[in-house]
Amino acid sequence: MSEAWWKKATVYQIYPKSFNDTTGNGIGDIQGIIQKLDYLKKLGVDVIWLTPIYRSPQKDNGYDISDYYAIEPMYGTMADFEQLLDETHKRGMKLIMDLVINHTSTEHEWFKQAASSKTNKYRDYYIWKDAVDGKEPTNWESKFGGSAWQYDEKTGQYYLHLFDVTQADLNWENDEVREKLIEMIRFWAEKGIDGFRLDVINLISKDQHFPNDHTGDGRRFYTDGPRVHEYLHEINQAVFAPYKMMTVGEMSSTTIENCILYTKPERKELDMTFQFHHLKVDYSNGDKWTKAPFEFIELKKIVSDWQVGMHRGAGWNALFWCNHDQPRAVSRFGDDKTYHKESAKMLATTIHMMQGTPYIYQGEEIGMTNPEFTSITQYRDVESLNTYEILKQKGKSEEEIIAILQQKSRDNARTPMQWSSVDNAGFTTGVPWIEPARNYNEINAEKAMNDPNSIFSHYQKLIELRKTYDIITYGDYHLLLANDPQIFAYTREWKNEKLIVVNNFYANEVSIELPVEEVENPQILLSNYADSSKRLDKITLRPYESIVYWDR
Ligand code: TEU
Repeated sequence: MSEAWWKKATVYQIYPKSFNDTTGNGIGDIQGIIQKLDYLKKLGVDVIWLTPIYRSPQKDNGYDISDYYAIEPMYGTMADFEQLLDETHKRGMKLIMDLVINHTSTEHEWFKQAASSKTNKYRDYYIWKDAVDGKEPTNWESKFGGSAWQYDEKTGQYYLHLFDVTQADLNWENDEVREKLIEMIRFWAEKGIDGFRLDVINLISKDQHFPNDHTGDGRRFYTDGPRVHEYLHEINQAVFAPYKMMTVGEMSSTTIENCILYTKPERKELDMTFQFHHLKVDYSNGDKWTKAPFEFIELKKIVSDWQVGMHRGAGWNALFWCNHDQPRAVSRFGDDKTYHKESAKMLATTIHMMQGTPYIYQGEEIGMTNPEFTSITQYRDVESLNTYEILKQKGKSEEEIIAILQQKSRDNARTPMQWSSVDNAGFTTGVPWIEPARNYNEINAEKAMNDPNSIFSHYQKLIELRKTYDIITYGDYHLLLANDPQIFAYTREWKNEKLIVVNNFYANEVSIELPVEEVENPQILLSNYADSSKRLDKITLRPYESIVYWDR
């Protein structure tokens, strides 16, 4: 078999609700995406990943699906979707969809049937348990706060929901559930889509003893669970392989060992995985809901362990800083004010020169920032709203809670795409479902397109470099200066070539000596300053300076 095409591809993630609205109802739509395909082509991406656009009550913005076979009317029709697919393909790009099969909405017909009586034939599609000592069956916690079990008055049992109470976990132990899901996946494959991003796919197999977790929140009893590899192999053989789908699994709290198993080609499960350990470096004591600076040395260590570990195990990483659940990278790891451009470019270079398939989240390519909302009324996300209540109950002040949400809320990534400096950033002519960040006059796509030194053009170059230099795809990774408190430097080596990537993660100037004596005549492939040092033996790096050297 020839080498997998997606090893040299770059993926662009679209969050349709916030991308581009053509109807004036304040919500992005499929026609809005079609209008912007030329923009994406210009950026140079190969694949578009759409977060869920299936019919959904939108309690969790589409991650609560009530009908897998229908398009959510606020986004358009099936004809609009088919047109989008066609227009994407015409431009030589591919389209992948989100597959949310750990749970369905409680509005899904299956759940409605299941909840109607204990003897209904759909009852076993979900996970129902009796109370234990008059309480929840286990102490497992929902990822959105509170217990993961919801009591159903009518039938006198609890159902499991690892996420929102309206997102009921499917019972994968039931063969018919898997058959039904495979049938649905085949429906979309038949339509001609090119693959899937699989939502929290490592949570589908639960320990059937349903034990209490005396040391934690229950995660260890369903994360990378007992039958998960078997289930993924089954879907792979039934649909992914025959239709040559590209697949990326979203893995919650996973391990390198498991991700190797998920993505090693001969195991025939998935092509690549998202993991989140590097995005927990600003959790104080493991708690997301804290305001804390990020641990830089820890960040380097985690990213590097995954680079080396997945390479050694012949698995494949998805590379990313941002998605619709994460704060904006430039606000989180860079400087979204004084060194906005420099730091956004530096962050991009840092991961785009690594091994894996890079993902760009909408707006990242123009350096969109966190919006710094000041009132809870500006937030929309179910997780943020739940957390607000929980932190209130814990006695935190309004001010403290808003400060935490400003740093951590998923809404940081969900503000409207900033297209131009006209009202509402050119996203809608109506009232947007969530406010745009106030900096859209300075940070927007139109401005970026007219500036040869924009963040956008830096991303274009990174995408191009990956296509031109095989070393970016195949080279061995090696971290340099592991304990340096400010520099993230690494090498890639392949055949007789070498890449040296040097990034200053902070605003102060610093001089460094790199342990790469044998490099004689390096060429600069990319930098975020006009006149970066050509000498490697002693480099003085300016604020957020980032340089890619190549030598052979
Ligand atoms: O997210 C899974 C997940 O565990 C997160 O990244 C989650 O947002 C975080 O743990 C909350 O603190 C996926 C989707 O990306 C997310 O948007 C959905 O809400 C979630 O699954 C449920 O489908």
